[in-house]
Order: sequence, then structure tokens, then C-alpha cells
Amino acid sequence: MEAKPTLSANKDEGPLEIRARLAASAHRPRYHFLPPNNWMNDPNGFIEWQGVYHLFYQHNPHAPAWGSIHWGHATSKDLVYWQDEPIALIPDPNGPDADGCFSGCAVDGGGVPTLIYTGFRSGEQTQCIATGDPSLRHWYSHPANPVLVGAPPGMRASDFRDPFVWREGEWWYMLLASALETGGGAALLYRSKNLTDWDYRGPLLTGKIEETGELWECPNFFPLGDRHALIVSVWPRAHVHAFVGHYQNERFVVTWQGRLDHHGAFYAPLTTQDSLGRRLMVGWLDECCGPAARQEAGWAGVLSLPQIIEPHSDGGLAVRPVPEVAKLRGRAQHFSDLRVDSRLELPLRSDSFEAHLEFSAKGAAEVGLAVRVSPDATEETRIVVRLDEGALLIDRSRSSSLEGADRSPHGGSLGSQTSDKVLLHVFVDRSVIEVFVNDRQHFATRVYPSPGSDGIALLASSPTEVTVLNLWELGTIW
Ligand code: DQQ
Repeated sequence: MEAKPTLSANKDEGPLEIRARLAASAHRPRYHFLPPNNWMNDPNGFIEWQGVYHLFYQHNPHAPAWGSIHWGHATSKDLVYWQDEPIALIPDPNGPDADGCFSGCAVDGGGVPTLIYTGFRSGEQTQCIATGDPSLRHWYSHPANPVLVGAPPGMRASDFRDPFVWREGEWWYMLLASALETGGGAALLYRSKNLTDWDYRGPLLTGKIEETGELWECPNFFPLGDRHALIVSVWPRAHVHAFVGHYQNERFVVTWQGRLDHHGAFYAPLTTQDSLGRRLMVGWLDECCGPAARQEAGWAGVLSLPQIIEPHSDGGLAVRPVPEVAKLRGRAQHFSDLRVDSRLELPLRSDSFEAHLEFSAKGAAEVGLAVRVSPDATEETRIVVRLDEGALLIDRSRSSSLEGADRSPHGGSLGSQTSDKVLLHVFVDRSVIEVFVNDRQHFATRVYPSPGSDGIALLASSPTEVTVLNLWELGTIW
């Protein structure tokens, strides 16, 4: 029987006590960040500040459901272990964020930590600023709030949010998420000298509804190699789309576009550049179960593993997990040249592990792993590379015992296979599955198996050789 967390919160409980109380919740991840309890969605304000990574996130501290959106806050020295910090932004009943502090970013405003976010009040979305003290634990609403009101003509007034701000010479630039009044995503460009007075410079890019959805949320824009990348989250929630191109004099000419992540649990990613010069990205991994299960669990929403984005030789983007995650590696098993006829059960059993596989791109049509396998193998999640189709498939039809869990397949195209070996990198963390293929593509999904479904097996559609298999149990970050 699953140990049921007690939801009756004790008022004196600190975040670590809440975490200890909920640790027994069967599907709660061990090495992915999530708030102590209740709801999280988008990561916000991701920034490295004086050697410490700060992560803020959309948080409802009152329930494991979206609503009353605050900004939660956590810090980390290594992107692996996180420390809970006091809630940073709280809706002010008399302010422009009375109904929620929506997504945004953090910048170094001339030595002053500065959060730029969307205030939500009575259906209106306006842009607001909060400045922090040097500890980044106390935040103050700027007297000029809201600093930007009203979508420009031709843009949908009800969708005007998610500021992403960067510095270019003497100017601050800001991108805002919106939609054309006629439908189709829009990333709107603004410019300012002081972060409070903003001039509209026009849309940086707009999309066609039939190609890239109705509305773009949470835009990110940053230099990458000799180009720039624009990342948007496509609403209705479908996938994360990326554009790469040349940016000069406020104009962005797209040379490549494609999906950064396929329809799955990953959404609203936020990027930042750290002091090592890496472009880091984290995203929100939504639950794939219904409201009753979330309510019973007492928590909902998880952060993806931090990833590094780099340019790919095909003109697009490549993503891989940050190497710091290797700190969590515990008991290991290494194999080489394993022959798999159709299925090979592995000696390690675990629900929190990392698997690294290499195999020939010219072998069997389908090669992969079954994870979260029950002792009688009736329950399992199959993660297979379909070499014949150039796609990844995560088959969740037998993944979950939880009523109301989403059992639909997940996956998508892998693009061109440029090497003769395939690299499949899988992270399982109880209900979280993250897959990286060829250090390039990322897929994330959620499953809700029975406790004890912790078997692992290699799969192949015809006899094939897995040249490298490394398995590591991963420890908890709490
Ligand atoms: N979530 C926020 C919005 C954003 C959306 C509200 C994306 O600011 O557009 O919680 O998930």
C-alpha cells in the first residue's frame, strides 16, 4: 500500500519539515526540484547572482492547483542541491498584481537585483518591477508600478505578459508574449534606458496560427554562437518552439526553426547565462494526472533538470543535461557489448536512476529501455528509439496504476542522425521521465506506476548489440 502523506499542515512546520512529511508520497521526485508543497508552474527570474543560482517559480502556496500565483524562491550553488528561500513576490490586494504575480525574469539593474514580471488584476496584465535587497530575500514593489500598461494596436489585449529582459549597450530590451488580434503568436520588442519607461519597437517575430499556434507564452531571446535564438511556449499548450537567426538593429531574420521539446510535460522554459558562459535552461514539468490525485498528494508540478543549450551543426539547437547532475550518482553498473535478442532484464532495480546507452544506428529498427517495470511486467514504460522512423517513442499505455493518469504516447522526431551511433540518456525519478537523445533532443513526461515497479530492461525489435550501458542510482537532493 502506498504510504499516504498527511495533508494537515502544522502551522509551525518549516519547508524541510514539510518536505520530510511529503517524502513518502509515492510519485514525488527525489532529485528534481519542486516546492515544499502545493503548486508550481513556470520557472521565473532564473539568474546567477554572485556565485549563487537563484530560481523563482510560479507558486500557489495554498493548494496543489493553479491560483493565487506568488513567486516561490530557491537557491543553489551547483544547480543540483537547492535551498528553500522565503516567498519573493506576494500578490498585493491594492496593487496591479492583486490577482497574481505572473511570469518574468531577473536582471542586475546596476547592482540592484531586479525582478520584472506581469501583474494580473481583474483580467488585466501589466508589467511590474520589484527590487531586492543584497540578500535577495526581501523584495520591494517599485513606486512606478505598473511600468507598462496596454498591448499595442493589433495585439490581443488579454495576452500581454511574461517579460524577458536583456542589456544591449546603453539600452535595456524586453520581449513580451502576446498574440495577433487575428490569432498567431507574437513576441513584442520594447526598449528602455531605465527599466521603467518603455518604448515599443514593434514585433520581433510573429507566427501563423496553423504553424506555431495561437499564442506564444514565455519568450526567451539570447545570442548563441554567431546567431540568436528565440524560444517560445506555444499555447494551447502543445510544445516549445525555437527559432534561430541573425539579429541586428532590432531585426531578427530566421534561418532555422523547429521544436525544442515535443508535446509533453515540459513547458514555459526559462534560460539564463551563467558565469561559465553557459546558456542554461530549466522548464516546468506539469503533472499528467487529474486534480483529485494532485489534491491527495498535496503537491503538483516539478522543475526539469537544468540543461545546456548549444548551437547544433544543422543550424538548430542542441540540449543536454548539466554535467553537475553526475554528483548524484551512487551505486553503478557498467556493461559493454550486451546482446539483446528482444528483451533483457537488468540486475539493477530502481525508481530513481540514470541510464546511458549507446548502440549502432544501423542495427535493429527499435532499441531502448523499459523502466518502472512491475515484478510481473504488466506495468512498464517503454522508451524506444525508432531508427526506421528517426523518432523517439515513450509508450505510456501500461505505465500507470493511478486512476485518471494520462496514458497517451509521447515522443517525436529526432531529426537527422548524423553519427553511426545513437546515444540514449534516460533519467527516471519516480513519476518523472526525462530523455535526451544524441545530446541534442529532450523529451519529458510523467508516469504514475505502483510502488515496487522498479525493474529495468533493455529492448530491441530484433537481435542487436548495445555497445555501452551505464546505470547509476541517483541520490536525493533533500
Ligand atoms: N503561466 C503564467 C503566465 C504564463 C503561463 C501564469 C505559462 O505568465 O504565460 O501562471 O505557463
